[in-house]
Amino acid sequence: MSTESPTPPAEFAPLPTRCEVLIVGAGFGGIYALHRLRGLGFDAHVVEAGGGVGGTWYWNRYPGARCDVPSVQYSYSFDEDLQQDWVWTERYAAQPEILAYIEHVVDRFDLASGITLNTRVAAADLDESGTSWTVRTDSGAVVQAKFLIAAVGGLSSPQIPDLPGIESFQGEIHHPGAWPHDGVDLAGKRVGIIGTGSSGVQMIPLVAQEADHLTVFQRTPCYSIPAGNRPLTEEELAQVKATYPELRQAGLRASNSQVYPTEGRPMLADPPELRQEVLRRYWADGGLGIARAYTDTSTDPVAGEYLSQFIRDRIADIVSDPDKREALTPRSFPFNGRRPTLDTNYYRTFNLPHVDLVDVRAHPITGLTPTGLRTDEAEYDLDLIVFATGYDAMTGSLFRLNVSGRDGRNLRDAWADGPQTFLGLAVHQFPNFFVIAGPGSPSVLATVVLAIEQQVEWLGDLLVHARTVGADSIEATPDAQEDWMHEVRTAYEKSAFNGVDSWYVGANIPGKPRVILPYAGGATTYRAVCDEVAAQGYRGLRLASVVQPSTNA
Ligand code: NA7
Repeated sequence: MSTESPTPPAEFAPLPTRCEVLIVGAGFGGIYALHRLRGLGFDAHVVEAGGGVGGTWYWNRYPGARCDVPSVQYSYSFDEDLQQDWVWTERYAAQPEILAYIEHVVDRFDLASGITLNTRVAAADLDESGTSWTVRTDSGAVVQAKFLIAAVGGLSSPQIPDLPGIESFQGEIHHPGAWPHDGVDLAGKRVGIIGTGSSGVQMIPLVAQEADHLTVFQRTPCYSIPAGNRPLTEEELAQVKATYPELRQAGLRASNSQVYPTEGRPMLADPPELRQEVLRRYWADGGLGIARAYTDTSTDPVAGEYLSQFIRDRIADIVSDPDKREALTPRSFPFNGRRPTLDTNYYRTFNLPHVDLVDVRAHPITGLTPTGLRTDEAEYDLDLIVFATGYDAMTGSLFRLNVSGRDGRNLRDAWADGPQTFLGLAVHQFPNFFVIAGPGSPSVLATVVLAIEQQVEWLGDLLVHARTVGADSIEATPDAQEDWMHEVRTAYEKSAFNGVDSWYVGANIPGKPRVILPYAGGATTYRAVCDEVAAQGYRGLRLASVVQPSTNA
């Protein structure tokens, strides 16, 4: 089964040999960067490895794939007509609908003529002058670009653990982030799913409906909240559309850009019976709003623990088998310490007689065999294994670009001890190279579409500024980068993620440096810092005119 579309539709463009701005990736970030930069008069072009646009939403076609932010918020805000015209059919859109939306945006803004598909960047090298990039693709094509923007997505480098015997397994192996376009036939099969992050939690109930037998291999139990997904009514949509600008403004004021109803008071101000009543109401409504029902659940550890225990109690209500129940109950970290998951019938699925749960923290996976999987305790016969084991988050997809900056230094070496950026956008010694939704920015901790819009717009303004002042080189200064990394560390230390193992700190990849990847200080604070930097003439960035105008034609 193939994960690639064979040939791109005719309206997509061939790769140019030269452009002003080369953008890598045709997901939410790359598409908006193309649209915005074109509008500002730049000759911009997108190169995309996939056979279609959509990025994450092009690749993640597994059963149950959907966003965990309400659809009406998980969408571009830059064009009022677009948000008025598009009709979301569900509270949380499923992958096909999000992909259709992205394709619609590409059509609507006539972007296909600036996108080349089926082309992976193999290497990007800074020219000697430090003012342009030579980008090589996997097919040997070369593009010269003044500016290079990586919009490659924080979760686009699928991670499959290097287990002994993996090549000997005779059945099928899949990863949610490279799901075959023509689907996977699960009927009559003994399926194993390794991993209980968002991908595993979303697919487990649906795989259980089709497979003959399902074994879930869980290393860390998650706190999963019922999504409460349902069709959106015409009245609800009309209500959102009547107040879309206000909704977006409210998003700008929220630290993770998401707008939810709230009681507007601290949990600890309420007596326990009222807390229970409130939390049960939010639990029944579904979604991540439960984390915002009270104002102190992410700032006061006592309130955070109360919510954590509330969720543990709900797991106990649902899961009937005592061993499964205990294994599914997270106790080693608080609700806010890792990314929570949204589900539809996740815990209930473990009550089905053909669904087993194996605790691979207690009994680690020791390898694969020709017929299945082995832990240090038992062997499991399987026809198909899904490695829902996550991604080399936030840096893996950047390293795959093989970017070399000043003195030929590769980004992988420059970031050997963890990513170093200024505002998550620029990197010292990598002039004219920018990253969208990368490490050091809020991205994955906010509504990523809105985080992307803010960065793209800021970057567009920066490039206009450089053009106005005649600068052909933009580079983060070492001091500004160091100061920003200090901010990133400080924000992490104050956050609920501090000290908890997760992909936010690289803990899911053996050997990856343990440093916080996203900026945890909130999207509002981040935006204010970016605005202040711009207002101060792009403090922290060195803008220079290196090549004489006559030789830079
Ligand atoms: P995640 O959230 O990184 O989840 C990966 C899961 O796989 C998680 O439960 C891991 O356990 C587990 N895992 C990873 N490696 C192993 C090995 N070697 N053995 C056993 N279990 C393993 O990835 P997802 O794709 O689910 O979600 C990514 C993001 O997409 C998500 O946060 C949303 O933003 C959407 P661990 O917790 O590391 O013990």
